[in-house]
Amino acid sequence: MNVGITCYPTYGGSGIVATELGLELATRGHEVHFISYSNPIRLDAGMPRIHYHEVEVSTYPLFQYPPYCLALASRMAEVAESYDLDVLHVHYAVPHSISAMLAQQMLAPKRRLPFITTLHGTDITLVGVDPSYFPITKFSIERSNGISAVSDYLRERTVEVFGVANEIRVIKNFVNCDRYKPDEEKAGASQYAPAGEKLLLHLSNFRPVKRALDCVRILAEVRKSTPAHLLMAGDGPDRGPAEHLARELKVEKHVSFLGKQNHVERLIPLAHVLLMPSELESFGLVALEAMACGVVPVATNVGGVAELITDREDGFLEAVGDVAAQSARVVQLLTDGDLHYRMRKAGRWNASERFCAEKIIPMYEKYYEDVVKGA
Ligand code: GMT
Repeated sequence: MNVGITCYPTYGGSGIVATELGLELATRGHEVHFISYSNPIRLDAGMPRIHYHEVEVSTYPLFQYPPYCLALASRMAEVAESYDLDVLHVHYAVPHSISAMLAQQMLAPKRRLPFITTLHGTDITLVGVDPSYFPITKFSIERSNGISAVSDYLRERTVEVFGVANEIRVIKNFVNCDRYKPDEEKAGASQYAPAGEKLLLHLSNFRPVKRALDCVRILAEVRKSTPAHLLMAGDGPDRGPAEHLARELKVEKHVSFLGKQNHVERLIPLAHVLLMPSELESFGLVALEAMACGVVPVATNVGGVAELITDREDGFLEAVGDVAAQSARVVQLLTDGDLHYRMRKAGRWNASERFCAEKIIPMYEKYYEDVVKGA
């Protein structure tokens, strides 16, 4: 099939899922056309069957806000015609599905261009519920030829908040278990912790919803009894405050702020524990990537996280903001080798049995076939 994919190309779960999906589809023989304002992260140009079409947004003194949504719609229509696209798959409802709808209307009746919108989380739980975006988000869901959500939680939330009647298929996040795999030696860990302390890892876009500051608090608490070093990977609004807090709690020597990382599959396996203290996660992709790498997640019991992590079996789920409980779980994992071994094996098994790319990608392929047939 010829598939067009649009996503936010920056750091964030929706862009990562879209990019990894495109790469998997190309490996399976599909022609994949990314349409976005810059090359998505994790997308290595030059791969067979992967194409990238940049959306240029011209500015004009009259435009205080350049109309990206319109430039994107024009580019989508152009690419669909030139490359004979069968389907458009947009990730994150706002504004991508509105652009897709416009592109569809521009091409009709000469060409049929069905589109699927994948809901990832904040497009519904934060942006979509904002009064200025609510009506357009609802409209875009109703007008999509197919809608998917990354967890049962997100599907239920979407129905509850927007009262939409269309089918929403749940297609959960996936991981490539050949690239994301354990590193038993963890030899690279010594560059961060030369004294041999075990590594805790937090990886996010440092938006307030991720509660990155809790990670610093957890590290400070853990270090009262157990040596540990914290890696903070990624960047965003809460990075500065987290650095400040590390100095305030006098643990700055034990925290490394790494900034944005392009090859997280090399970084994640170095850690023992992943910290995901989020306020909300519709799924929690980073926890899945960690589990595939044999890294045990200590996370919060929010949104769709329990659809991935089984508390006390392959990770721990605690209440949002309960730094004491999360710290105690980390100490348990760092000091009880048998427990850590059992949980990391269970996590890897869960990732590869339920969420590996080979199991999930066919669900997207089937959805493409269904919307192309008009089912
Ligand atoms: O939270 C992020 O990293 C960004 C956000 C997005 O939409 O770009 O991620 C969401 O999508 C991920 C991939 O489907 C999910 O695994 C995350 O749980 C979800 N984030 C939230 O719901 C806060």
